[in-house]
Amino acid sequence: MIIVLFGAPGVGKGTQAAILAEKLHVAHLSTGDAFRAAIRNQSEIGKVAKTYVDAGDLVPDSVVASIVEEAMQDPSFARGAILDGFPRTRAQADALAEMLQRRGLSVHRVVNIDVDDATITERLLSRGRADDTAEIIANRLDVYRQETAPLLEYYSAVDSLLVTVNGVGDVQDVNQRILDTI
Ligand code: B4P
Repeated sequence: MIIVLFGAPGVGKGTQAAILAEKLHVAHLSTGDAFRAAIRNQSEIGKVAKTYVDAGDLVPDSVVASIVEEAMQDPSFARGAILDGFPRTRAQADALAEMLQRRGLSVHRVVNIDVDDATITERLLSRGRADDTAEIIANRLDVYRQETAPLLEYYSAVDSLLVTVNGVGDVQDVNQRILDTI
């Protein structure tokens, strides 16, 4: 089962992916977490990713595809994956489709978590990660609108693939709304 958690920065993709992974016994892959780990380890990928992550820009598609391809080799992904923060561009969506096709798999559901910008900004400012300053959050929201949101149209072209869930409210309530769509 391949589930894509989709949405603007701070809508709760990471929060919900962790809960879903546990409940559905499917591994969780967060490209954001993968880049933060690579940056901590000062790997080659980490060195490339750092400038983009620090600025709230998207890491180049080829780098993203290689980190996902490598991660998905892990046997823990044999049952599928909860993809959190990937794909974020049309090129990444194409890379994912190609990667899954090679394994005889396809995306089961794309769950678009919907939260208004004011709530997102409030959540991220109170989390306070290095890329959670007002200026970088504003850039991440712009990047989302320009580069990632157009994927909603791409996924809505496939019957019953894309669902939108209200991401405002108690974390467990949001999780139940997501489970109801899967
Ligand atoms: P990510 O790590 O994906 O971060 P995110 O979009 O900010 O967070 P998410 O939506 O997962 O929110 P979370 O659950 O943490 O990306 C960081 C950077 O990595 C990007 O800017 C980019 O540079 C790079 N990157 C990652 N993937 C990439 C890709 N595919 N291509 C290119 N670049 C990529 O929740 C946020 C906060 O809200 C938390 O504090 C949480 O506790 C709180 N929260 C969650 N749900 C809540 C609720 N219901 N109520 C109240 N608070 C809630």
